[in-house]
Amino acid sequence: MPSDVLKSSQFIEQESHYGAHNYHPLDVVCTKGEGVYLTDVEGKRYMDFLAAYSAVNQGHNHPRIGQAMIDQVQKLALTSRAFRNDQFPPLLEKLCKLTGFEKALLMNSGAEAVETAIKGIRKWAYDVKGVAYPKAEIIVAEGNFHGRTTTLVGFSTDPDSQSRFGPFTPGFNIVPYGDLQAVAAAITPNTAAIFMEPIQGEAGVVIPPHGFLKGLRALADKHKCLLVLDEIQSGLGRTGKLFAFEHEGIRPDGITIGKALSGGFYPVSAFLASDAIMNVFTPGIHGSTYGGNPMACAVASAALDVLMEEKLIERAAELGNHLQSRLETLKTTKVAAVRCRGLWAGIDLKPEAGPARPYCYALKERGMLCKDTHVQTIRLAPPLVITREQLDWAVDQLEAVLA
Ligand code: IF1
Repeated sequence: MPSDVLKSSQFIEQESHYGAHNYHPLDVVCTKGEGVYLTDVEGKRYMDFLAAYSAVNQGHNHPRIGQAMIDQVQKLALTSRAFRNDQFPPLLEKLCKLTGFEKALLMNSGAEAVETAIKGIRKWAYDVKGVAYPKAEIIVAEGNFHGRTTTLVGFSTDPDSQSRFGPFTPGFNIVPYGDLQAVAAAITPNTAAIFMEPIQGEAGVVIPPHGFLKGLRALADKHKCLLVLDEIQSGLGRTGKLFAFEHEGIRPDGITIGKALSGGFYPVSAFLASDAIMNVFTPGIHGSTYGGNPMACAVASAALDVLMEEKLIERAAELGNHLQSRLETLKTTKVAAVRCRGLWAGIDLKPEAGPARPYCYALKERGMLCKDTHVQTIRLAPPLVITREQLDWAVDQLEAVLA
């Protein structure tokens, strides 16, 4: 076998031998990333239409964010929160002023930010709302994805995420996503919060009926519980707004963010909320070794600057409209439904078209990488730095494989 082809298969064999098989990735072995492109070890270039599940909204290896990391690595990487550092306070202020929330709690992975939100919600229910301990309930949605810890998969409705990881954490009531009547019926005096994605990512870019978020806001106000939204994938420009909740003109009481908060360079996440919620976190009751470390803060600060100064949100809105119009006029009989909000789309294939994965393989052969989800859906989420010409090229490839 020619030596260059051995490189990919060697890496794949090595990964299979020594790595847990908790993923089934496409057989592309990447070695370089730049903007919308990934290059494999054979030198073939691909346009990335997954963007690391929206963690590289700013494009792969954005030089400005990389330089911030290089600068910080020469100075100070980690103190733990036992001491203070000069990167954390400015990042906190930048985050709060940008998002309009009064306080931020920095963590590392998205799942950790969600766990933090759950702990804050519960403690607020006991300390502020007056729910009897330990009776706090949180209303969540069918089709949710909030991370992989045992508490979070405990209220998943996806057997792949949940099965045989029990026993699970109690206190979560699952309702159909988008169904306001079901949410209202699930509210009890012990309800602490409604916690949902404003658009469900893993479920296949599922956009709730217009007015759903507004309805959740009204229900939370009426029943004096919190509305907390998981913007880890939908946030930071992906849908053509800073946050997806802005499409309905509401304000949640708190949000979780992650992924593009670091532009793909470093795990950085946060729970953002009002003082009334955040003040339940008193010294010593919650934390993380790396949470809010100087490296994370320097990278996140640069990632936010790039997002705002390169007007990536406006670009996602403008090119998202173009993406939607192209997807809705695809020349194919294989598509059952298209959902698009900003530069984020889910394409459901008809059963007779077969599963989505083979089309992702075919797209890979054409130099475009994207990911199927829930068997029948192709998910599109390019870096927000994509140009109109690149977007058109990608949709042309999609149209070709769906012909
Ligand atoms: C995997 C999915 C996407 C998220 C939302 C919290 C988290 C995620 C809305 C947790 C993470 C990632 C996790 C990754 C693949 C990807 C994913 F397919 F798993 F569901 F994007 F849709 N809230 N999503 O989307 O953040 O702890 O990963 O930093 O686990 O396979 P994390």
